[in-house]
Amino acid sequence: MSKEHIAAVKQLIADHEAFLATANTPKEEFNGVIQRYQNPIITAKHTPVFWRYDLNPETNPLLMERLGVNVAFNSGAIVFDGKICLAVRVEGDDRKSFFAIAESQNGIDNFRFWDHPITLPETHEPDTNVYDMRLTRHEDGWIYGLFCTERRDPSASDADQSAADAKCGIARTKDLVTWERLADLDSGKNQQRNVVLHPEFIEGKYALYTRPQDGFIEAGKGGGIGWCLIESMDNAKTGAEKIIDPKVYHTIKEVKNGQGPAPIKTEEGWLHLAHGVRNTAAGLRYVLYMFMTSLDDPSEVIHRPGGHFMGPIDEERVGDVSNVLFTNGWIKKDNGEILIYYASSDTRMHVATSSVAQLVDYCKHTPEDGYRSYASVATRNKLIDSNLAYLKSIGLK
Ligand code: M1P
Repeated sequence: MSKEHIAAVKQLIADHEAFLATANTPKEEFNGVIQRYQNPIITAKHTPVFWRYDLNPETNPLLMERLGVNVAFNSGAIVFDGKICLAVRVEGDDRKSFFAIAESQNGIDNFRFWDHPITLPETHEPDTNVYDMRLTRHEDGWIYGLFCTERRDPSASDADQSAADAKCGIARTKDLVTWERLADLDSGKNQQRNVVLHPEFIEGKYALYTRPQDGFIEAGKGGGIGWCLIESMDNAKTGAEKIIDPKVYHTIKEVKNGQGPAPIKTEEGWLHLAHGVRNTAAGLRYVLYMFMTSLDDPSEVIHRPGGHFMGPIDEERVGDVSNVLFTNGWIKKDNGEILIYYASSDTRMHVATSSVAQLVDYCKHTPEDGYRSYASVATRNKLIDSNLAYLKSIGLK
């Protein structure tokens, strides 16, 4: 074992440690609703050196990276043992995603992956790819991870090597290490992504947000956020799905939409964060939007702020799938602060901070989409006139 090799390994690890220790600070601009941060919180580079390099001089004398990691994005979030833990979608250079827990004390920086990724058991029908886990601490005592499991469409011709069936996979755990795999959600369809478990029983049943869809990419007749009650998480089966938040022509969710993380309970209703997709000449554009549902009935939308809540900006706009913001994790802290975990362009993770007070205010007081340019001008004129009167009253106009 050469001294040079050991020194090179030490340097590799020291450089990585220095990178992980980088502090994150708020960006200068602040719109009063959310605070973005300077650095992405998790990237492919955050994965441990020993996940990527073969450090053994006998099998890797040139100390080359052996198993590259391409991206680290769409992460579920939960507080566990006082730490903020993200179930990160890590994608290797082989394009396969897997889940791995990364933890941080403050949820803003110094995220560090646990030594091993999650070994997710398979069902009798092996997954080709798994991604986008939503974590829900359910009142039944389990932590559930609902995710997308993708397999090749068995009816596709040999010429078509991209058609896939995307279903909702279900696993549960008590410690985020050992996972029990349950049967995939049976929704009677082959396309069911973005399924999220509501944290409380409703009428004594489990409640799911769903996203029925006709094709793998195309929503077809589906595409809205659905809702259904199910008897059990074992052999879970949906009955009829009620669409609570449909896709709508010429809006930020004209092509499709999907529930983000499980909703957050507030005194005024459930806060929801979701993604909406529209078509452009440059391809699909994914933005985040919010809505609120009733405490009495979480499937009844009570506030629908119009437009997007967050869209891709600056360096967020570019990546493996550009022009995409996607979220499947957020945390409400005891002091009312909310940490929003979002990924940009299917490449990296970011955090934005806000609070229950700000997000409830945003949902209640952002005008709804009027669905016409004329209505948008009327809404803006109302704000302008009110502001001009105020500015006049304080002598600034
Ligand atoms: O590439 C953007 C996103 O595309 C899909 O989102 P949806 O289910 O709404 O179509 C998912 O594959 C998601 O992971 C990805 O970020």
